[in-house]
Parts: sequence; C-alpha cells; structure tokens
Amino acid sequence: MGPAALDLEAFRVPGSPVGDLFLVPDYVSGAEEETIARRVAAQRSGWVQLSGRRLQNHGGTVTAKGFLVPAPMPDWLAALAARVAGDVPALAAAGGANHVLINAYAPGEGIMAHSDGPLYAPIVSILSLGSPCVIRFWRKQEEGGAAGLPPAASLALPRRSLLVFSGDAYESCLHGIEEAFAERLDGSVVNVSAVEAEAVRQEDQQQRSSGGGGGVSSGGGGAGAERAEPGSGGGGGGVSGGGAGGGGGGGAEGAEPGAPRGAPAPAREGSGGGDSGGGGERCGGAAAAAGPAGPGLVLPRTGERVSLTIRRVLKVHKGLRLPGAPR
Ligand SMILES: O=C(O)CCC(=O)C(=O)O
Repeated sequence: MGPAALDLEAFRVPGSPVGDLFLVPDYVSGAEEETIARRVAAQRSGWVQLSGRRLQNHGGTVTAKGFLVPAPMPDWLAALAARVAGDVPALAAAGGANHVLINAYAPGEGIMAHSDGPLYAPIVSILSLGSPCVIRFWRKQEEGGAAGLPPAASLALPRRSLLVFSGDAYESCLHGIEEAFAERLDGSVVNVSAVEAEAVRQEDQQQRSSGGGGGVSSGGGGAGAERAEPGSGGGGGGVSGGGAGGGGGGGAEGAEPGAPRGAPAPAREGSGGGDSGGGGERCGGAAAAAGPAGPGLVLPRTGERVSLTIRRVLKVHKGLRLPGAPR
C-alpha cells in the first residue's frame, strides 16, 4: 500500500490576506530532493535559457489556440505529477496533472508577476528544491497604474516544500519572485517561521561582508552573504518571457517597461495563445503591511532554486499527440 493521501486542508496557510494558499513542508525527503534534482539536471537538452531563469517544458506544447498537444513526460516526472495530483483533490478532479514546467533560478534571478490564466485548471502545485525563496502575491487591479504597490501577501517557500494555490490566490492575484540574492522577510510575509532557521539579520550580513568574513552559512547551504537592500531586489527589471520556451507549453510572460524596483512588472501568462486570464493587470496589495517585520531580516538564496510547477492544461488536442503521450 502506498503512503496515505495527504490532508491538504491541514496545510492551509493561516492568517493570510490572500486566501487559498496551502504549504506542505518537507513534501519530499532530502534523498528524494537529491534524486529529482539529479534527474532534472540530466535532462540536458530540455533547458531553454530565458532572461532571468532556465526552463524545461514537459507534457507537451500548447498551440496558439490554447490546446495541449500532449507529449510523454519522463517516467519519474509522470510518477511525481501523479503523486501530487493524488494529494491535491482539485487537481485530481480536473483530470490530473498533464503538464510540468521546471524553472531553475540562480541567486539573483526571479520571475515577474503574472497570472496563469484560463489555460490551466485553476489550481497550481509548485515543488521547491535547492534553495528557499519568497513568492509574492499582488491583487489584480481593476485599473492599471498601481505600479509599486506592495504585495498583498508573501510566502516563504522552504526547499522540499509543496505550495498549492487556487481560488483567491489563483483568480484574484498575480504571483512572482523577486530577482534577489537575499529576500526581504518584510511584513507581507505571512509565514516567516517556516524559514526562521535559514533567515539572517541584515546587520549580520553587512558586518560579515564588510569584515571579509565570508559567506553566511544558511540552512546547510553555505550561501555567500549577499546584502539585501530594503526596497530593492525587485524583479521589475525585466525578467522577460517569451513564453514557456521550447515550443510553448504555457507561460508567456512579458515585462512591463518601466516597472519600479520592488514590485515585479505584471505580465501575462497562460496560453502561448494570447489569453491573459487577468494577467497583465496591475497588482497591488490590498491589505499589505509591507514594511520590515524585523530589523532587516532576510532570507539568503543558498544556491540554485529549482521549482516544478505541476498543473492541468484544460484543453487537450484530440487529434494531435506525440508518440507515447498519455491520453
Ligand atoms: O518558481 C516558482 O515558484 C514559480 C513558477 C511560476 O510562477 C510558474 O511556473 O508559473
């Protein structure tokens, strides 16, 4: 018998101004993390270099009209996607996962604010490996022009955790990750305790870097100390998209020129075929208290972060499929 199904509801993030966020710490073990990371790295031909991150697309490509032309995933990835779908009832109810994007972010890289849009079932599962980071959610604005508003909520993502979001977070917000070497654990971060052990005070970091004391070791990762400048580290500076790359597969992101630092530019994602799902709208924090939570508490990126975004593309092409693709 396999492991008992997860009670996802038990992992709903409490006290968040953005609803329908779930975070499962240690979703995979350290050994599993290593194995997955090795397998991801072995897919050498699969990487597409984007501005600000590397990307692999699995499960098929998406046509201009938003249909998935299915292609087989590596067995290990199909098994992982099936496991996640088994643990996420809304994903299972949508028919299971049929698409995975793998993003790799070096320290200092990120992904602009975007929404995933109607291409997908409105439920996202993201497995984080390698390094912690902070994902930020901005409320979509009815009208543009709210550039620079703080996030409505932010969530620290420990490595090996599974983030699931739907409902309010999916429908009403954009999400993004700042291009930061060390992330500000400001007042918008609703779960600082999840990464407390890895967080460091900015003054410590400054002291160490100015004293030539070398890196701040964090979470066993031995991260180089990077100075966080409050209010900086924004991802607005052109994490540009060009889609999921590799022939599509969901994820067209486009930077908004001139977006301020500190708030990634809004973008559209979703179809490769142009539907925005509300992406591209300016996103501002309704209830955000984005001032610093403590004196300069920051979360260093301890190395490359690899994330696996596991989703369901809703429309699957009936006629076209690549050999070996699942039905
Ligand atoms: O890397 C992440 O955690 C976010 C990825 C993401 O937003 C996406 O694949 O659409």
